[in-house]
This record gives sequence, structure tokens and C-alpha cells, in this order.
Amino acid sequence: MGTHCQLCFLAGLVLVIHAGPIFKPTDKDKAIARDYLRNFYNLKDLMSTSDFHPEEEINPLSDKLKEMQKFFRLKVTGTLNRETLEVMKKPRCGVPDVVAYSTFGGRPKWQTNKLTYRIVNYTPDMTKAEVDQSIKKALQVWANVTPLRFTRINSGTADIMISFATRYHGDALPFDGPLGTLAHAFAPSPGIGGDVHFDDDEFFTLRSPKGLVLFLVAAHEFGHSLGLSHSDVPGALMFPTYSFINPDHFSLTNI
Ligand SMILES: [Ca+2]
Ligand SMILES: [Zn+2]
Ligand SMILES: [Zn+2]
Repeated sequence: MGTHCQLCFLAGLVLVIHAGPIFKPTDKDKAIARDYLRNFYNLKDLMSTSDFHPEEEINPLSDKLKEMQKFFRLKVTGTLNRETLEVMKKPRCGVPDVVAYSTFGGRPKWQTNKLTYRIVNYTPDMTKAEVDQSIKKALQVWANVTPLRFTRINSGTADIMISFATRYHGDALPFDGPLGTLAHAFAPSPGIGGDVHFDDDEFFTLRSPKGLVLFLVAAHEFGHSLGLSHSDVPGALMFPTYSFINPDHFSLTNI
């Protein structure tokens, strides 16, 4: 190889290293991104996947992608890259990361410190006693740090109605089958306010890392029932994605 060719080879190599492996999202990836931004970042325009190019720097989703990347402390590029897509595929809470509370009304809250809860139905994944115990323990997390007191009722309408459901279940937020959205909850208000729904297409457990620990999901959702929104601090209880912690070692260090 002559000196000239060696230089060509080196120049080519530098170019390849600089460009890095090029990521080309598939149509499925694009659909995941579009649904994610629609569900959790208030993306309104219902464009078709064909005129949707989130891999390009100038695209209608750029601002929403940037917002999402900023929230998750990713590199803010405004384009759909591999790293961003990985985060979008993580199982998470169904409540959006951007909340449209009016600046005048402020954070919604209950008018009383005495709240009732009712477990309307059960998941077949766990015994009833395990579900009862997980819910009780999750409410205790909040009772420990607020003046709120929770009383269980077994009939009638409670402030916090807790149920397991799949797909369409009577509200505007149908569940999506296994993984994706795990649960959602409604901010304090009469009616559906405070209620918590778990996606029963998930596998809930008392403490196994192989399933979703009901206590952890419930403690997060009850935060929404009390009016909290998502935290962008990784490891915080109100962070939107699920990560396993042994429930015996749980402590509320970061809300
Ligand atoms: Ca799901
Ligand atoms: Zn949440
Ligand atoms: Zn629901």
C-alpha cells in the first residue's frame, strides 16, 4: 500500500468513527415514539407515520422529543436516536410527564385529611391477602410523611377506588396489554379523582424481581392520587419508569 492510499484509508476510517453507526428508526419505532409523545408529552397533531421523520433534525416532533430527552436527562438532540427509544420502551406509569395544571389553581389537593379507599377487585397474580397488604403498605408510605389518614371501606364509593383492569375499562385511557403502561391514577377531585387503575395484563407480585412489585407501583400511583406529578430525579418514587427495589428495603428518600 503506497503512502497515498494509506492516507485515503486513514481518512476513511476517521470519517466512519466520527459519524458513528447510523441509526435508522423503523416504522414501528416511529409509531412507538409518536404514541409515547402523544400519551406522555401532550403531542396533539395526529400525523400519519409516513410524513413523520423523527430521525431528522427538523421535524414537527423535535420540540416534544427535546422535552422528553431533557426530562430523562438524555442528550437533547430533538431526533429519535437509539438511546431515546430505549427509554421509551421501558415499562412506566400512564400519567403524562407534562401536566397542565392551571397556574391559578395550583396543584390539586384534597379538602380533608381523612380519606377512604376501597379495593374493588383483585388480580389473579397474587393472593387477596398479598394485595391487601401491598396496598396498605403503599398508603402507609404517604401517611408517614403527610397528615393524611386512610380508612378502608368495603362497599360504596371511596375517595380512592382501586381496581385492576385491562384495555378499555371505562375511562379515556385504555391500557395497552403487557408492559408499556403499568397503571395510572387521577389527581384529587370528586368522582374519578384519586382513583387508581392497575393494568392486569401485567404480572404483579409481592416482592419478586420477575414481576412488578405491586407495593412499588401502588406507592407511586397514590402519589398521583394525592396530587403529585412526576419527578425527573432518577430513583425518586415519582420517577415515571418502573425499577425494582426490594420492598423490604424501601425508604422514601426521594419523592
Ligand atoms: Ca401495559
Ligand atoms: Zn406516575
Ligand atoms: Zn383507568
